[in-house]
Amino acid sequence: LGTFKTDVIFKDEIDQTLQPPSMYKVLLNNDDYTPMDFVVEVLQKYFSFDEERATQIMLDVHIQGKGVCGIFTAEVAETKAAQVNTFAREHEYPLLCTIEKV
Ligand code: TYC
Repeated sequence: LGTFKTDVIFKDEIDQTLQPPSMYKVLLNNDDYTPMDFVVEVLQKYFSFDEERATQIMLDVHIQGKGVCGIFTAEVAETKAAQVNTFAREHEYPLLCTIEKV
């Protein structure tokens, strides 16, 4: 009984309005081993914070457990997180940078 949907979609059924890109938070996670100075350097090098703001964010992550470094489109967020994690591993620190959909 009744009709069955197929996977044919007519052009007038497609949402052709422009959708803004999904945005992603880039987060730094606290750990017990990465030096505070190194985290401040990372925040200046990859997120362009001045030393004072980088220090505030580092201390916030140190106290709260994690903190937002910025909000970017998927590709930019993934690239920044990968760059930070590679840089940390090159220096043999466990610093972890993650992304999370807003
Ligand atoms: N908890 C680290 C320390 O006491 C500092 C630190 C801050 C590490 C922020 C990671 O994302 C981090 N040396």
